[in-house]
Amino acid sequence: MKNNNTLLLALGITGLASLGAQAQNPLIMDQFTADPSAHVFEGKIYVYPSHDIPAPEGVRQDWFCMEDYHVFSSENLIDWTDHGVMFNQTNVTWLNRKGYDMWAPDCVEKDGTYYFYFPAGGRTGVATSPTPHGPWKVLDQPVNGPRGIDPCVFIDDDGSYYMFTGGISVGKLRDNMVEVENKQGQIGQERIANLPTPGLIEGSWTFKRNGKYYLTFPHAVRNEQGQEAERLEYCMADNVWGPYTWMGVILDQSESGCWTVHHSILEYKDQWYLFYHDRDLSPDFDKNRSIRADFLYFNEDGTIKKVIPTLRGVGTPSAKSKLQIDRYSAISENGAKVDYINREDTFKGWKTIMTEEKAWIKFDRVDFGKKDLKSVTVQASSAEGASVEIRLGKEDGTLLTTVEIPKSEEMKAATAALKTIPEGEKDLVVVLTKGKAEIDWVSFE
Ligand code: FUB
Repeated sequence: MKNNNTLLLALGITGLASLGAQAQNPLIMDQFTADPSAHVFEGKIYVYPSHDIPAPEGVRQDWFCMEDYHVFSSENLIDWTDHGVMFNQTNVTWLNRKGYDMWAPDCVEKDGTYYFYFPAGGRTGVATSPTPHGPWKVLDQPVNGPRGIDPCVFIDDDGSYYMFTGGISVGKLRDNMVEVENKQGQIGQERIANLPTPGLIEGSWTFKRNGKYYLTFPHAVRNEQGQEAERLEYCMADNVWGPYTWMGVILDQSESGCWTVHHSILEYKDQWYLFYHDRDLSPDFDKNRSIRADFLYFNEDGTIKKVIPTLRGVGTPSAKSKLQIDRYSAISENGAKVDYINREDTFKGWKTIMTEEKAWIKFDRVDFGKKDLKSVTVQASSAEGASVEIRLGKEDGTLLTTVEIPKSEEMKAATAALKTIPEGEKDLVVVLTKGKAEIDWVSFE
C-alpha cells in the first residue's frame, strides 16, 4: 500500500497533510477507507473514516483490521487532503492489547475543541484537538456510558449532544463530553425501540431536518437470492429519544457483495450528500473498503429518495485535470467496459476498454472554463491504432475533435487541437470511431 504514515508515526511525526489525486468514487485512491463520518467544519467537509489495512502476520486474516485513523478534507468534493495519521492504537493508554479494532469513529466540535470518538477494545475512546485535523490528544480514559460500537454524535438545536451507538442506543453527553447519561440522568443509554427485526443493526447516523429527527442505519437483511448483507434504512421521529417510525430504504445492498455498508449524511452548500463505503479497491476481500459519496434528495413530504450508487460520484472536476472517464455516468450497451489497470495493484485505478465502433462512455459535469482551451490529450493504448471522437452531451452531440491513438502496447498521450472550444459545465462523451483502444484518462489544455 502506498502509505508512509506508519513509518512517520514510528518516528513520532503525525498529521502530515498530503493532497490526494482528484477522485470520483471511491474518494480516496491511495489507501483503504471505510465508515465515513462527514461533517462541515470551518467551511470545509471533513471525513473521519475507519482505516482498513491488510492484516499483518499473526493477526486474524479474514476480519476487519485497523490500527489508526486519518482525517480527510475537501472544499470541492474532488480534491481531498489527507491530514495524515491522527493517532495509532498504541497511543491509547487504556487499551491493553493491539486489537486492530479501531472501528467506525465520529467527531464533533464543542466550544472550540474537536472531540473524536472511536470504538476500540469494546469501549469508546475520545481524542481532542483544537482544530478538525489535529494535533490529537488521546484521553487516558474511555467514555463512561456507551453500550456499543460505532459512536455517532448528534447536536440538537438546543446545543445538547447525544451519542448513538451499537444497535441502537442513545444517551446524552454530559458537559464534560466523556460521560453519557440516559433519560433519567444516570450513566448509560436508552435502547431505541421499534427498530426492524430480524437482522443486525449497527453504525447509525442521526441528523435533523425541518424539525424531524432522522435515525439512519445499516440493517443486515437477506435479498431475493437469499444472500445476507447490509443495506441503509431509516426511521423518523419528533423527539431525539423516540419513538421512531421505520420509513424505508436509503441504499440497497451493494451489487459488489460488500457485506457492510456504513454511512453519514450531511448538507453542504445547499446540497445533501450520502457518504458510504463499498469494496472498489478490494474486489476479492470485502473487509478492505473504500469510501464514496453520492447526491441525496428528499421528497416534498420529508422522506428520503433512494440513492442509486454511482461511479461518477459528486463534484465537478476541471477539464484541465486528468478526467477518469472510467468513473462514468453512462456507458454504451456494447463495446465499452471498465477494468482495473492492474488487478494486482488496484490503487492504480481503472481504464476504459473500447472494442466496437460507436461504443461510447459519458462522464458528466465537467467544468470547461471560459473558452480558453486549445487541445485535448487522451492517455491510451491501442494494439493496432484507433480513433476516438471527443463530444459534448451525448454520443452524437457537439464534436470537439477527433484524436488519433497511435499503435502502442503502452499507455501513451495522444493530443489533438480542438475544432470547437467548449465552455462552462458540460457532459463529456468519448466515442470510438476506429479500431480498439484502452483509455486511462482524458485532459484538456
Ligand atoms: O468498520 C468495522 C465495522 O464494520 C464498523 O464498526 C461497522 O459499522 C461496519 O462497517
